[in-house]
Amino acid sequence: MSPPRHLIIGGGLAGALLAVLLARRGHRVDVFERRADQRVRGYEGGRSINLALARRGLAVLQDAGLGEAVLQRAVPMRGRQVHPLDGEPSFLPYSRNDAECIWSVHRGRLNHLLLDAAEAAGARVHFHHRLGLVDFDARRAEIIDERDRRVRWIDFDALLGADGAGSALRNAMQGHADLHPEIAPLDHGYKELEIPPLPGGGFRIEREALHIWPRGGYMLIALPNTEGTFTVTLFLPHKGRMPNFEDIETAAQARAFFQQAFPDALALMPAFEEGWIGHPTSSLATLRLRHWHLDHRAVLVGDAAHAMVPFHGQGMNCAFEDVAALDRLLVAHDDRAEAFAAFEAERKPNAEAIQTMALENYVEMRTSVDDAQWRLQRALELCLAERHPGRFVPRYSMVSFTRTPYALAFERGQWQRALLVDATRGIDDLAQVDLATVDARIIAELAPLAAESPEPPL
Ligand code: FAD
Ligand code: E1W
Repeated sequence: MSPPRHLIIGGGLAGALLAVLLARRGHRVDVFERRADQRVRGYEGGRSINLALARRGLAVLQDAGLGEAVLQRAVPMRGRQVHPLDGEPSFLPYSRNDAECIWSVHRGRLNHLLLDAAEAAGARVHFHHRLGLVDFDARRAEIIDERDRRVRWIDFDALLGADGAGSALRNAMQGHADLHPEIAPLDHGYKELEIPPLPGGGFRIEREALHIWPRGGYMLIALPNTEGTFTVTLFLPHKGRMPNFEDIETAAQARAFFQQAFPDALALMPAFEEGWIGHPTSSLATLRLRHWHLDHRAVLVGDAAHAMVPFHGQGMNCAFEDVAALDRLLVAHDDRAEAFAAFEAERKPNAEAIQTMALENYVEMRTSVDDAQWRLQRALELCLAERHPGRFVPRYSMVSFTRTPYALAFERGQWQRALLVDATRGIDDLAQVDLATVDARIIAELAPLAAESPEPPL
C-alpha cells in the first residue's frame, strides 16, 4: 500500500511548517501555493513586513529544530515605546528582569526558511498552483496552474487547509459540513508604511522596542527590521467619524493628518507620500467556524480556521501551535477522523479565546494607556506579579511569554482583572491598596500556573 497522500493547500507560515512536520513523519506531502516562489528573486527588492514572534510560536519552531535559525535574524523587542501626542516617548518594559521579550521577524524570510525545511524533509512544493473545487466523494481536488490556467484533478487521502483567511478549501468544505462561518469585520482597516534607516545606516528610533502612538480612536505602531528600517502600520476606521480612511483622499490630506496626529513619526518618513499611495488600505476581521474538519478527509488550520484581528500579535503564533497539535494528534490517533476531531476539540476553545483577547487588546492599545485608573491597575498588576511569581501572571505575559493555553489565560485574566478593579476602586495611589487582603485572595483562589513543560510525550 502506498502511504496516504496529504495535500496541503497554502504554503504560507502554517502550511510550510505543517509540511516540515508531516514529511518528517514519513508522510507523502504535496504543498500547493498560489503565489510564485518568493525565494527565487530574494527579498532585496521587496518590502520588509514583519511579525512579532512570541514564546509559544518560538517554542514550536524550537521543537522543530528551527529556533536558532529564526532567532539569528530576529530583533528582540523588550518593551513598548509609547509616543504621546505631546511630551517625550516613554518605554514600558515587557518584564522587569529583561528575560522576556518578543521577537520581530521578517515574514518573507521566515516563510523562506520553512519552505526550505519542508523540501529538505521531502515535501514537494508546487508554486503558482491554487486549489479550485473539491470532489469529496471521489477524493479528488482541482488544482489550477495560475500561469496557463491548466486544470489537473489530483487524488488525495487528506486535504489540509492552510490557505489563510480567504480559504478556498473552507469554501469547498461548506457544501459538505456544517461549518457555519461567522465573519465579524472590524470597522477599522490598516495601511503599512516604512521608516527607512539613517543615511549612514542605523535606526532612527529605539531599535529593540515595539513603538505605539495611541490616539484614542486609532493608532500607529512600528516594529523594527534587522536592516535598520521599521515597518509602520496605521490602524484607522474605514469611515464614519473623522479621521477615517474614506475621507483621506489624497497624499496631501494624509500628510496633513499625520502632521496633526503623528508629527514625530511623519518626520521619520521622508518618502511618506510614495508609501501612502503605493500601499493599499486593507481590511481586518474575526472568522469563527462551528467545525474545522470534514471527517477524515479535510481539516483547516491557522487563519483558514480562525482568522483574528492582529492586535495581540498572535495569529502566526496560534497557527504554529495548531500545526504542532495537529502533528501530535495525527501520531496519537490511528484513525484520521479521530485525530481531526481531537484537534478541533483541543484548539477551537483556545482560538476563540485569543480572538476575543485580540479584539480587547485593540481598545487597550489605542486608548487606555492614557487613563489614570487604567495606569493604577497596571501598576498594581506589576506589583502583584512580583509578589506572586508563577501565580499572578499578567494576561499579556501569559499570552506572550508562556505556553499557557489561551483559554486558560483568558479565564485567569478575567479573575485577575476583577481583582484589580476591586482593589483600586475609589483610590488613586498604589500605596492605598489593601495588599494584605489582596494577597490573601490570590493565595486562596488563584492556583499556581503550571510550570512550563515540553509538549506531552508521544
Ligand atoms: P497565511 O500566512 O495567510 O498563508 C496562506 C497561504 O495560502 C498564502 O501563501 C496564500 O498565497 C496561500 N493561498 C491562499 N489561497 C490559496 C489557494 N486557493 N490555493 C493555494 N494557496 C492559496 N501574527 C503574529 O503572530 N504576530 C504578529 O505580529 C502579527 N501581525 C500581523 C499584522 C497584520 C497587519 C496582520 C494582517 C496579521 C498579523 N498577524 C500576526 C497574523 C498572521 O499574519 C497570520 O495569522 C498568519 O499569517 C497565518 O498564517 P497562515 O499560514 O494560516 O495564513
Ligand atoms: C504584541 C500588529 C501588532 C502586533 C503585535 C502587537 C500589537 C499591539 C499589534 C500587542 C501588544 C506584538 N502586540 N504590544 N504591547 N502590548 N500589547 O505584543 O505583536 Cl497592533
